Amino acid sequence: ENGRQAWLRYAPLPRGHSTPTLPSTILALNSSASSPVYTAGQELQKGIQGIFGKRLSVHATGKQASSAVVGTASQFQKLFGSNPVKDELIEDGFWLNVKGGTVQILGQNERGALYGAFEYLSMLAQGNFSNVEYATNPAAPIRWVNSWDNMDGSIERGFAGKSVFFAGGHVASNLTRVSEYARLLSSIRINAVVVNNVNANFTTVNAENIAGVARIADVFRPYGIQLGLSLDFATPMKLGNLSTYDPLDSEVIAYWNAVTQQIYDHIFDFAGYLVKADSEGTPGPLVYNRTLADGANLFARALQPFGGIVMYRAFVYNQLPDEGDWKADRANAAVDYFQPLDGQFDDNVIIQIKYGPIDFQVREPASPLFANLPNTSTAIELQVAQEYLGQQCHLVYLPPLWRTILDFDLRVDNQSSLVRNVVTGERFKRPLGGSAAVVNVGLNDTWLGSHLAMSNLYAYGRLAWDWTSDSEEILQDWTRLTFGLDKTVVDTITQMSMASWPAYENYSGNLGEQTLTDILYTHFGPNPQTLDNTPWGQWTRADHTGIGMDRTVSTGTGFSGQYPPEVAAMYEDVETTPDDLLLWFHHVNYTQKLKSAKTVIQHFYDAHYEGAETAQRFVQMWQSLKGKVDDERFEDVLFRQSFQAGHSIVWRDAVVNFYNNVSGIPDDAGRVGHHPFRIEGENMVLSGYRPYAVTPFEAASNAT
Ligand code: BDP
Repeated sequence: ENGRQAWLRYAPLPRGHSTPTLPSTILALNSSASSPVYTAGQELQKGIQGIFGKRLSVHATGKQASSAVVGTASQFQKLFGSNPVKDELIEDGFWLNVKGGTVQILGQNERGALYGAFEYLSMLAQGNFSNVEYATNPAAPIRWVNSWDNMDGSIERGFAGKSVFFAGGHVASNLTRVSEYARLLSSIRINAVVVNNVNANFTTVNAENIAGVARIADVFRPYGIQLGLSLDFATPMKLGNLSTYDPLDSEVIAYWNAVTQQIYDHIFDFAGYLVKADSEGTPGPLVYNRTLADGANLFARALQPFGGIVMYRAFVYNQLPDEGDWKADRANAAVDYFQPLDGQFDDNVIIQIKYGPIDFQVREPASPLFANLPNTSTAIELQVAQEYLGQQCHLVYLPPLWRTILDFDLRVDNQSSLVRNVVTGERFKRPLGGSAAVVNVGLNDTWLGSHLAMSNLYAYGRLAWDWTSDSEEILQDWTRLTFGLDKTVVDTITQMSMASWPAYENYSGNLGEQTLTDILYTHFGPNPQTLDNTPWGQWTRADHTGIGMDRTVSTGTGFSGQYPPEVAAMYEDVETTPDDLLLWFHHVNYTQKLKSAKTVIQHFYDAHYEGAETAQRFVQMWQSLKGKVDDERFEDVLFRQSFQAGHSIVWRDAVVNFYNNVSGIPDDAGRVGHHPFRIEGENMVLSGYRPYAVTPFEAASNAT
């Protein structure tokens, strides 16, 4: 198996499994091929045939007894004169009623009906033949995916080959993979995809490409997925030949209105725009001394008549401090920029906020911006693409990391204010809200470059629907659907995955430091020495006596003061700051004692050895599954786990040696600095190779 079917394989159940009473026919209450209800009927047919070898016919009318009926509640009412749905359904919600072979799958809308069909099939594929009767509704209306795909077919931070959407500056001519991707996404209840990079190319909205992305939207539509686009804020100048892109200029306003009209002419259900402005060199309203709200509202007003929304990113930190300004802190930027604008954003603007204040690091506190916008809709931005987290060459199951943020209580007005209740809109009574995950699938058959990494995509969808779902249960569902029902396989993958984020944190950056990857270019592999020497603001402030960034109000950058008082007080004090974020908030000596009674430096040493050891164990654990997983996927995963095992040692040694050098403090266990089996790259000679000056030089061994 090559992984392309991911968790939708519909593999036959293992021998010995009984066959339940199945429906004898499928009633899909819409026969139009572009409708999600039609798709649901086809999917039920395909799934039941795959799992049980029984081919059911699909009709648009007929009797409901011993049928699987799928449609909206109102379609059902029209045909059968009654509405069996007992609970309230909101947009995209569905009702599932399974009584042996009589099955009702009724959505509030067609998309919900399709989700219900996938839910029923997921039960059958896992050998769960229970009778059930329940309604389920989404936690939030925005459950999006972002793709950082460029029009030339490359993908920024993509680790699985070229784009499924674009090639050579155009929309790809063959969209088969797009349709397969849409199917996967709809099964996890994702309802929109922004298909192009946040660092957007202005050509995205030229006439040819609008017609092109309309073809993508046509492929998405039967799966209930809407299309969104990232924009280049300076498009009016670059493409429209205007002399300005000032968001308050009437010609600029007219320009964007016209572009938006043109998009809706081609894509009537267009979802909206994603905007990265004034960020890492992208143009934006600040160029004209306009506010970020002026920038966001420009698009909001163009989209409003059509029902579209603007996801405006909070990742704005262009104004990095002057050199030597020790009080400067990139972590402060989002609240500094956005909090004063709270209440000035139009209703169809959602501020899309990365989970932590810096950038997808292995451990961050929740972004304080979630606590500072009570009058604005917000969404959390997560990253399924493991940019700083091993780029799919390391197994890192992310939901436990995400939950540290989503379950965090910000205590706004001294009341319960879990991040997840802020972003769903519940806490501040906002009509919109939700999440977006940067996914970056590519043409590789495995979608993400690694079979095991797909659990993160699956889990993202499940969590976006219900943030209280259990990370481990989600993982087990995914494993059964992906690798079958063998208990050893499920248990082993569960153990490996649940241990994986703690292991990666152990051998990369500990105690709330940054991840310690190379920060200048690749974001892959250890490079702790670059961190404090770059202008990117991802500093650890390591010197020979201590480490950590003082972000307190009393003596540091003031970042802790951006949280509501109870949380601010907790982080202000070394004593009450949890160990895992100690160095995020405080600069301490290497000999500072942690709550575990270890010193900071000994914790670094021990954690790195432990983390690398865990990664070694993954290899043996995976090897124990030989014969229980098909050979193709077995070998592929084994290759990756072996790489991770080796690379975790590179990580371990690079980081412990670095801190051993800067601190001069020995390892109590005497491990650091002893590498009896290591052969330095500089001492090796390879015949047939010639020396080459590596660019960037930091990536070369022994760089000074
Ligand atoms: C950083 C990535 C960069 C993205 C940026 C963003 O390294 O490629 O463009 O985030 O999110 O993490 O805009």
